[in-house]
Formats: sequence, structure tokens, C-alpha cells
Amino acid sequence: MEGSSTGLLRYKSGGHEDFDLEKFFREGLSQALGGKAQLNIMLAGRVGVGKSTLVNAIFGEPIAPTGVGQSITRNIQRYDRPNLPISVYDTPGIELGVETGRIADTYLAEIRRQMGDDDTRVHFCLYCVRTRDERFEAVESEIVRALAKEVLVALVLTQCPTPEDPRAHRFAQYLASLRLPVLNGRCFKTLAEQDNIAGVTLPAFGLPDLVSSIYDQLPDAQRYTLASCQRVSLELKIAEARRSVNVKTGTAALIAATPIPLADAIPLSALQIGMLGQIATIMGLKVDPKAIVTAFATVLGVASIARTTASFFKLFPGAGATINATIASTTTKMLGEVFITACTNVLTRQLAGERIHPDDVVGELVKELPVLLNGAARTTLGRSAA
Ligand SMILES: Nc1nc2c(ncn2[C@@H]2O[C@H](COP(=O)(O)OP(=O)(O)O)[C@@H](O)[C@H]2O)c(=O)[nH]1
Ligand SMILES: [Mg+2]
Repeated sequence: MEGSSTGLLRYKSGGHEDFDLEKFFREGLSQALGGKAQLNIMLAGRVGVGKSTLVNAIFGEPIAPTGVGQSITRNIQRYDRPNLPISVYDTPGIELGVETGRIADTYLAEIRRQMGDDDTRVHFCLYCVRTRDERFEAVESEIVRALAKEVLVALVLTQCPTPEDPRAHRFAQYLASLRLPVLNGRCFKTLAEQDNIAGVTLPAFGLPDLVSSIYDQLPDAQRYTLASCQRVSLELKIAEARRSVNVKTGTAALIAATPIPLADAIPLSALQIGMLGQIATIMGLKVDPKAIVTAFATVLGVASIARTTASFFKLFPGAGATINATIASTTTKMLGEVFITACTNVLTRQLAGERIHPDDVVGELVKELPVLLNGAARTTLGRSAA
């Protein structure tokens, strides 16, 4: 069991090691939090179109300052937030007629300056155009074309009243006719923050579509950061959590490539429980490790969880006394899917306006686990163990 290239088999076999659910979950959390790659976003477009509002709405945090004041930024500003692996390069708003020729050069110089370093490189640019201006100058075309040679550019129509607004639709068609080299060859209509016009509330829209489209184009490491940190698309969180479960499922199969006695399956349990910490992080939920322990004890019908893997593996009836690759990967996938479902249920209730106490995540888990595990485990594992 020693010297594995996966780096996961650091627990020696022989039954001396403790199965420690709380510790494994904590480790999963800290790996998930510490493992987020830096994601750098450039904002470009004219002054006051809603660049700051857009990026702040995507991440649910005031990263870039907003306001209607004049453009005081002469150079590109970098904004960071503590505990958020995201930086925003806010460009001085384009003021038409003012040194327009040099604007693109300034942006490009900054992009190139940061390009070499993985931590500072710009991963994508949001080029914002305000819908009601119905104006996109030749110089903006030039800037977008120049930027797109260096970096992924998403063209965003900001402050769009509704998805069906006819004037926005015509403007979007006009922009599409320019055949700009932008993400998906089109612009994204958005209203980042709900608006109020003549007493009518216009709900925010368009951000999930924008964020998912950008996600599709990013490298895996930045996808993870974007999906985890964004606060607009639950679907994207689910997709990323599934991707993470698939990776863990593969690793689980490796751990049990040579079948292992259940008593020696601690690395597998550590992986599975750590995975739950990662899922919670992607879903943006704070889950108390102690509450997780209580939840599993409830599911297992015991007062406290014994410090053996065998006690934990009672979650998977039919798993048998020897764990092979199929059982390892099947149980990992099952546990991952069940936890994603539990988190999704909580977040869905939250989106519906319910105030969710952090403990409710665990409450959901306790509700979901027995049903899902018992059903799935008996059929799937019964077969693979045979
Ligand atoms: N309601 C609403 N107001 C917005 C939106 N986007 C921009 N604004 C308003 O427009 C002003 C300028 O926005 P800001 O994000 O600072 O523009 P920037 O100069 O492009 O960064 C802000 O004070 C906001 O009140 C939006 O999506 N909804
Ligand atoms: Mg701004």
C-alpha cells in the first residue's frame, strides 16, 4: 500500500490508523479552499456603462467600486478582495475622442505585461456596452478586435431592461453584424442588478448565461474558481461539482486497483469524505465538520461513529469485505451525487427566499442519504460485489 503515485495512500495499512470523519472532512475543505487557482478578469468599455456593477453582481461581492462619478482612473487599477482568488483589472473608461488610438495600446500593454505569470495573467475580458446608448463606435470595434487577439473577450450589453426588449434586440443584431471575434460570436444581454422604471421592477437577468459561456472556455483550474466563486448560476455549481466527483471517482478506482480488505480502506474513505468538503466549497455552502459527523451517525443509526472504515462502509450495503476498483468508484460516485443533491436542495430553497440556517445543509443530507444510498447501493453494489 505504500509509495503510491497518487499521493493518497499515506495512511499505512494494518489497522493502527484511525478513521476520523471530521478530520477527513476538514482536510477536504482546506484543500478545496487552498486549491483555488487565481482568476483574473479585465473590464473594458465606456465610463458608467455598468462594468463594476456587472462584476460585483457575478461574485456577490463589492470587488470594484461603482458610481456615477467621472472617470478618475487614469491607469488600469487592480482590485482584490480578501479570501477571494479573483482580481479585477478595471480599465479607465473609454471617453470617445480622447486619445482613442492609445486606449487599445494601454490595455494590450497591460495584458501582455501580465501574460507570463499564471497568477496575474488575464483570463478573460468583459467588454461592456450600455444597451440604451445604442451606440458602438468604430474605435470600440478596433479595441475589441485588438483585445481579442490576446484574450477571450465577452461582449456584454449592460442595463438591458428585459431579455425581449425590441431595441436591445435590434442593437444586438447590429453588433452581431460586425462579426467581432468575441465569445460565441455574439453579445450577451444582461441586467446585472434589478432596476426600477416608472414603478415597475425589472428583475436582473442574463448573468447565468454569460458566466456559463465563459466557464466553457476556461482551463480546468480557472473553471473551478469561477464556478465556486460566482453567485449567479446554481447549474454551473452543480456541473463543476459533478466534474470534481468524476475526478475523485477515477482516483478511488486507482486506490483499489488491487482489491483491498475493507479494514485497509481508510485512504478511500478519506478521499470520499474529503470530496464532500470540496463539493460544499464549490456549492458555496459553509458546512460544519462536526455537523457532518452527526449527520452520518444519524444515517448509520449509531450514537457515534466508530473509528473504523468498516463502520463507515455500512453506508453502502452490499459492498462486501473486500473493496475492488468498481466498488471504490461506485461508492464514491454515489456519495458525491447524494451530497450534490442535498446541497442543491438547500440552495434551491435559499433561492426561493427561505432563510437557510447552515445546519440545514446537514439536515438535507440526513434526509437524502438513507433513501438514495439504500436504493442505489443494493442494486449496484450487490452486482459488482458478486
Ligand atoms: N439598476 C441597475 N443599475 C445599474 C446597473 N449597471 C449599472 N448601473 C448603474 O449605473 C451606474 C454606473 O455603474 P458602474 O458599474 O459604476 O459603471 P462603470 O463605470 O462601467 O463601472 C451605477 O451607479 C449603477 O447605479 C444594473 O445592472 N442595474
Ligand atoms: Mg467602474
